[in-house]
Amino acid sequence: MPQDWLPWPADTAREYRERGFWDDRRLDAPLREGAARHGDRLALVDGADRLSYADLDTCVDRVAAGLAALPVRAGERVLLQLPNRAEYVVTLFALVRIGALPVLALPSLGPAEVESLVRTSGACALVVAQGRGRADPRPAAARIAAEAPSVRRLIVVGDPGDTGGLAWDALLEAGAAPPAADAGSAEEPALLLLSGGTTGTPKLIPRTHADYGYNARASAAACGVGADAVYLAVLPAAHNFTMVSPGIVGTLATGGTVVLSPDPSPTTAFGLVEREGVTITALVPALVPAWLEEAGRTAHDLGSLRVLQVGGSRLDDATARRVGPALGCRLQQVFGMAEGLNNYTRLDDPDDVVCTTQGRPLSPADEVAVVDEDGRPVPPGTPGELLTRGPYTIRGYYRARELDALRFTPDGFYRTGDLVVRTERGDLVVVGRVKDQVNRAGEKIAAVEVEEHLLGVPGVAAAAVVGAPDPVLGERSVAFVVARGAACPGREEVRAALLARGVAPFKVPDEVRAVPALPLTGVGKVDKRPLRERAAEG
Ligand code: AMP
Ligand code: DBH
Repeated sequence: MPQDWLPWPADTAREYRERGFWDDRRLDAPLREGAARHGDRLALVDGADRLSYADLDTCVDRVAAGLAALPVRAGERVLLQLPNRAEYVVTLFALVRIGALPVLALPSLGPAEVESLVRTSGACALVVAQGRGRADPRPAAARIAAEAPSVRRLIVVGDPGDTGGLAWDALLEAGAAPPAADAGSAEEPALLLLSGGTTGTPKLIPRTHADYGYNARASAAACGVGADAVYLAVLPAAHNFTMVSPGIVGTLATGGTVVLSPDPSPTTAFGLVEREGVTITALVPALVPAWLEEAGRTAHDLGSLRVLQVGGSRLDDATARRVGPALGCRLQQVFGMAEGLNNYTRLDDPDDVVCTTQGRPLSPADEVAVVDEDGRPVPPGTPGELLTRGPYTIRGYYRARELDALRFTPDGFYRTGDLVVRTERGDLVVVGRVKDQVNRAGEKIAAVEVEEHLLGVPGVAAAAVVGAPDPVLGERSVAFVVARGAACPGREEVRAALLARGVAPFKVPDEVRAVPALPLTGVGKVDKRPLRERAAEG
């Protein structure tokens, strides 16, 4: 049986331990330590619910006991698709505590992606929350739980309704003795993250206790997050940015407070900033203009805010310059990836660096190379693909050895697919992409995945998906479609067909254009360059 994941080479792992990047602590250890050291301090706020470190650790123990009794066993995978609620944080750490691996699915994913993640991970349970109308994941989750052979349990936060699932509250109330903390190695995977990907089915990223814990602590240090920090989670909690840069995991690791925002609107967020004294929060660029506008008219006091992090897609320099004056806080650009590497502009960098670059690597042990098409390093100032390896960048995807050969160099560098320019100072500017992906308001769309679904739409003979610049989204997705037969399906028909196939709404092309044929390269592959140009012309 091939290995599920690829560890770092033994001598590299030893070096990371010796240099103090990695230690033996598991990812839930800071909750236990926090409960012992500063149990009364506020750890987590979700609406009217306020959990101290002692409360949070107790809840995690109880849910861990409830999960273990089902049973969910060490090493098993459990898919979480939850909104920004306390139950997400508790379930995440409860699974880690019993040595099971949470699979972090974003709430925006559709049933098709969730099903694919369940199959790739072989998840034994699904955890979803009761929702309303179309946004209610329960019916699809019940179907997937019934059909996927690996799934034994469906757990529902809220009312399980007629899903046959178990109420999450029952786990909390089970009252069983807390299981012994899992004593497994910190150099084993703690969780599985979702990759934005470039393939037909979503890929999973195994992150170990040691590497993720280091990512979180080092990020907290680079972002000025310590015991007095109040971090507001505005983006989906399951996003790697919100998890570890420094996010929920980094804030709880340093004794700060995490506040969960139920939605990303500035009106909701500003109320929470004032009420909770929020010091730091994180956005994707697409949200920034609305935040800056609302800041000009809000009656809320934003005086506690020290840092606004922006990342996930490219922030334009002009908007970057407006952040500080409008919000009265420091901007920090974040260029990160769930596969590992985090780049940050530092809080004491000159304004010019903060407003025009996406920062530099977090760790002194991060190795980065900027290379041309033949893999040769290019000098500063010249664009090239960013390659990286280091103490918190994976060496391979989960159960995907063939893909690894494409996405990693033989000496273990991850090919980010991002085109960057490195400045003389060592800061990175993201200038483009060589991967076949659309970055729509920070949400990554693998072109191939959508193209495969489009081929399943009646009347479509061939399809190619590209990104086009968009003033609001950063990029919008454009599908060029060749009709089978007389009539080509329009955007509405495509939308309805893709949603019926269970595709996430954000992956539905923003535009559908009929073409007689797709342009081909010399070797007969679809040539996306002319399509990108046409898409950009509007
Ligand atoms: P993923 O691998 O799905 O976690 O997505 C990470 C990718 O998001 C990166 O490889 C970049 O393509 C993109 N990204 C993240 N942050 C930024 C940023 N600040 N500027 C430009 N692109 C970004
Ligand atoms: O886009 C990302 O995946 C991302 C952005 C900022 C990320 O994973 C991160 C910071 O850690």
